Amino acid sequence: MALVDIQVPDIGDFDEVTVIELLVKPGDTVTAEQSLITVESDKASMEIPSSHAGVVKEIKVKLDDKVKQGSVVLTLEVAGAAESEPKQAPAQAAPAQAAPKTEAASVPAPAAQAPAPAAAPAAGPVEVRVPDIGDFKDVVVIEVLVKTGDTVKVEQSLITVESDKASMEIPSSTAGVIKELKVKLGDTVNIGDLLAILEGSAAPAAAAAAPAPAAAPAASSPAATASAPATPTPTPSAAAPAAAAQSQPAHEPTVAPQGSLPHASPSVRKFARELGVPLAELKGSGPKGRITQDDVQAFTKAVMAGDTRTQAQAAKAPAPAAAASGGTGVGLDLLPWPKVDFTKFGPVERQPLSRIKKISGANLHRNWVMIPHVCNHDDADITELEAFRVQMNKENEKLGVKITMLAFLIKASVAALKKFPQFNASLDGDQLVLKQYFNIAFAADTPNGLVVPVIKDADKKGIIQISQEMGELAKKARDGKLGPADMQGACFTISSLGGIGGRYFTPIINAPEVAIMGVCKSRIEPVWDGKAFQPRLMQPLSLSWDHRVIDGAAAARFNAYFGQVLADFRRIFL
Ligand code: CAO
Repeated sequence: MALVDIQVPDIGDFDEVTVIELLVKPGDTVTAEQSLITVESDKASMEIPSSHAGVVKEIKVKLDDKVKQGSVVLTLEVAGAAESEPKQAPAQAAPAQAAPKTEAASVPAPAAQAPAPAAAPAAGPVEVRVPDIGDFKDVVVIEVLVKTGDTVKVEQSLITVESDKASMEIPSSTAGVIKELKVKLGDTVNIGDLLAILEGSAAPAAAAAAPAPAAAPAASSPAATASAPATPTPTPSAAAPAAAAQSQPAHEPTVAPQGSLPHASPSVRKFARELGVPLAELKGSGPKGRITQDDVQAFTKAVMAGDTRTQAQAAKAPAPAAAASGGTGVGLDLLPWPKVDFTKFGPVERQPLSRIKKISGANLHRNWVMIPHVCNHDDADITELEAFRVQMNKENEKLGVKITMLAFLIKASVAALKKFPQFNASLDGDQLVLKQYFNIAFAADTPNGLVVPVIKDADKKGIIQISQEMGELAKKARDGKLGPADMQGACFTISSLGGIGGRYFTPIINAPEVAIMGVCKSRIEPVWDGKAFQPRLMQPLSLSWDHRVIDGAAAARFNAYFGQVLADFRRIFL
């Protein structure tokens, strides 16, 4: 055992940053890379991870302390550390001063506040690129703070990006009017990537060379954001691009709160996004109104309990345990998840969940517990349709587009949604939003997990075009290249396991949609025609529907009609 002082590592161009969160306490066992504290400048918040695994002996900083490179964060008792172990270790081993950009750093290394490169703001088009953002690679754009036509000043923040450990604003290197924005929510960017093209205003260049701190208001500082009228606040769902991979948050404000960007650390933002919690709707209970993990949890509990009151009101509500013991009768009072040491029973390997799995898992879980699902199973006779599809594929071989059964299922969905409009709807409080457009999503299995791309305006497209778009979207999905726009705006989803097998299943509704069609593999079955059994190709259908919106009789009619359309597509012209 040895005691090691964990220090603040090289944090790039920051002189001093404020400690805004203590993430561990004495006695805690921490792993290497586990975040110890969160610090904040006016442009970035970042977590300082531990360079060693061990037990926290003493915390050497407190909230609101100013720290800089070399400040001791805490003392760690490190198991098995050799005598020669350095007594003082930077919190994150990687970003050594001598070679600041050569090793992976989980701390925002140099230029976490992304100082704008000193591009001369001459009149005429000027390219604004991602400046040196230290050791970060592939950071995700989580907020776009300007729009085309906006006039921006030198150092005004254009976008916010986020990695696992830090969020930071990228400021403009030049003043001018935004002619073209080259990034959108959910994009990943790296040093040198083009952000925007500005029509320069020939402002003095000197300011551009100055480091970013204090030049512009911090996104996460409530006081500062009030003075940032030119930065439109994205809606929380838009600011959570990855969450859209599965669905949108059920609790989605229709109007974005103005002038108050969420004030939260990267880990809290990430946690909120995984749960689909709209940060902009939360009031932080932490220092300077900072949103804490507890705030996010309290909000989630309130929404799970069907409580759409404000967070402050929700905090006063009885705890779930009280409810379960005869209080209000709402809330999930569940046992904690079982903790098992699996290694007691045999060798195991631990793998981190993929980003898609974490996000889709949180969304699926919410949808499963919040929507009263009912599932109807039925069969459609697709004997003629499949013969037609095979024939069309032969005839259209030269087209290079394979006509898929899924394209017909998408077209049948449009017909059924037109006939039963309550299936093309979403619940918004005590109102039903009936959609007059027909965007159909399909679940796609990818090496990283489930994603749900959307065929837009499927009512206006033919089978060949739908097949082609589906092929392109499925490829993008497999290559991990779907953008948020590819996965938004769905009215109804089809989950097809037809290429795999199975008979029936119970798909989970993709909130805020109200129904989903699951299809398994069709097979030849004996079907009685009144005189004899005939071999027919039967397509199993499994429709899950939200019983708050749809009644059982309507669901049975929807399924029956869906099957009739598949059996004879001429019906869609009736
Ligand atoms: N019945 C019988 N065969 C079917 C069928 C059906 N309903 N649907 C597809 N098939 C056949 C196809 O004709 C194709 O056969 P050939 O190669 O001989 O022509 C084969 O199955 C493969 O089809 P496919 O599944 O690759 O292609 P698709 O267009 O039907 O589906 C896609 C594309 C993206 C939906 C699919 O690849 C996929 O990801 N499916 C999984 C979806 C999923 O995971 N759902 C569960 C979500 S809930 O956890």
